[in-house]
Amino acid sequence: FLGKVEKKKDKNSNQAKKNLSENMAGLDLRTKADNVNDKLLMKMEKANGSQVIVAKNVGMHKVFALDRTMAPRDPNAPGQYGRTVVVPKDKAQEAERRWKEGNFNVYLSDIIPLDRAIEDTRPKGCSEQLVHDDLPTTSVIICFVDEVWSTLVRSVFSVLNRSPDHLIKEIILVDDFSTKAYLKDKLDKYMLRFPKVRILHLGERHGLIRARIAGANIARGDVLTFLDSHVECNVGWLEPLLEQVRLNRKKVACPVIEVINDKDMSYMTVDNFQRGIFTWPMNFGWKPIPPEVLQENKMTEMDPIRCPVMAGGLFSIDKKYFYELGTYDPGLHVWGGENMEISFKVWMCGGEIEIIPCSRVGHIFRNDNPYSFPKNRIQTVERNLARVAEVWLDEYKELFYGHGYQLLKSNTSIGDLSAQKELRRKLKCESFKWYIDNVYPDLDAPLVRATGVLTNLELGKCISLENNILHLETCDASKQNQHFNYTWLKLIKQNNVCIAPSSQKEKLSLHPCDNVNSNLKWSHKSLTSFQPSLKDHILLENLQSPNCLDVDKSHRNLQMSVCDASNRFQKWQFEKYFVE
Ligand code: LR7
Ligand code: MN
Repeated sequence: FLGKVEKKKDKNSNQAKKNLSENMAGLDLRTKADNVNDKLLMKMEKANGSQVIVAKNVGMHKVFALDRTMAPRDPNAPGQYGRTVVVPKDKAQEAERRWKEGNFNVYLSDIIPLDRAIEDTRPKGCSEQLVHDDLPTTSVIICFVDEVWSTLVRSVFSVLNRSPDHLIKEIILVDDFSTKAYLKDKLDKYMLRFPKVRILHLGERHGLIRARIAGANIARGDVLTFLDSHVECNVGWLEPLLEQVRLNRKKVACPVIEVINDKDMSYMTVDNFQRGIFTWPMNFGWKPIPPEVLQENKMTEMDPIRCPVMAGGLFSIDKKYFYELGTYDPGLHVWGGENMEISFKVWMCGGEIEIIPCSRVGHIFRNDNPYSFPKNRIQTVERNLARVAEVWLDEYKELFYGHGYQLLKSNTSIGDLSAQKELRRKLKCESFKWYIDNVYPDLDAPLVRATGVLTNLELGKCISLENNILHLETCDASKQNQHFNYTWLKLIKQNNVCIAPSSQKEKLSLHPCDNVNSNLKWSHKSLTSFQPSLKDHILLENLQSPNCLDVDKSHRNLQMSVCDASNRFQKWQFEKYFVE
């Protein structure tokens, strides 16, 4: 039936017809739902054909579970139905040799069908779910650099074969200046058969992030759907995503990302009820929704899952909305961090991010990128994340810097941020505090590492700051001038004044706080234990032989002296620690 409909639609394009008959040759429809949808689709086409588009009371239909093939499927083909494939003994060496072409089992990818079937892993009920008849169209954007031929083509086929034709405006392949010859003329020629596929060869390496922007800039669909270049879209993957965008144009919809095993190429499903989250210093991760939350909200496996951040690679977003948000920060280089940026931007500026469990796409997860980074990979990602922190994290950026990154110490420039900050002002976005409170309340985000009175363990006295002078006095937690914060950037701080060494040896002084000045940074740690926990000694970092915070003979003033693990006068404790 789809054949008829599609032909009517594309009657002006011979190429499209040819493409269609190829696509349709082994039409392999898998669910009963499609017969029911038949009538509905015809009705819709008729309406379009005679230009009668009724805005109100738009009908709905069950999600199409299309699974077209080029030729009838060979049930015994390697990898068919997403099965595990084993490398034959005599091919082991070849397989090993070819691994580095993509950092996964390239040999196996090349022998499994380009349009293999995979198991329909959708939760029960998804095939019965209704979506609107007037879903927006989408441009599917796939960026790649030196992708393996078979995985790239399989990604494209999975889109063509498992999506309703009328919803795919085009598939834009953005070649990010690949070095492999087969990704030039050969790819262009091969894809001529598929009129929906457009290829953009970039004249220089843009990096994933700017390559996506380049793809978006030529996109003609209502919605942008980004995919990695080594994926397999499962049956019914597209409509549930577009449905969500249709319901709320500021909703960013992500499929469940399933696993194509890098070693045996099997298609594996993943646990349900996972949220996309991050931990410091902005590492993406998955976190299961606790059972009590599921119960409280009576969540079913089909319900959309709100995500504080998205994984990055696979999502649908309204095109106009993407541009309202200023796309990605174009100052992000190569790879990494853009998922944080878009996630914060979406949530803080009025949108939402959800995983849609009825939409499922497999992805080859691999341990290393198979392409070069123009500069050091870690530094690139760190610089990107620092841009994100500076623009979006407000005072919480200290948590980012305080969790291991060395950026403030190095001389890497993170570039101009004025346009990004201006964008945030213009969009009147919420604060990061709002984001934590409303979107990610379970984020562990104490603004300082320790706080309260700072007690000397030997004397039981506390440091107080009075008339710009530091001294020791009887502890009194109710006195604000005895309160100090120990920050993520290692300052010991009261309001905007920081404890500092003085030019006179052994004495201490005060200095306006400054996150970059390494003279103000103190390590708080035990000199006897090797465990990195906040404890006991307080060492000035920026010295060749570190000096420790100590008390003078009068027991009334502070002084610095050579660190001595057994000296109890050098041991200090804050009133409250937020981290170990
Ligand atoms: O310079 C580059 N130019 C590119 O076009 C570097 C990469 N790319 C392409 C590359 O060919 C691939 O198609 O960009 C895509 C992503 O790169 P991968 O697949 O090497 O990395 P990845 O799968 O680890 O990428 C994840 O993190 C990235 C951070 O920038 C992006 O957000 C990816 O889209 C993201 N992938 C996913 O979210 C899929 C699930 C992974 C998880 C969790
Ligand atoms: Mn990937």
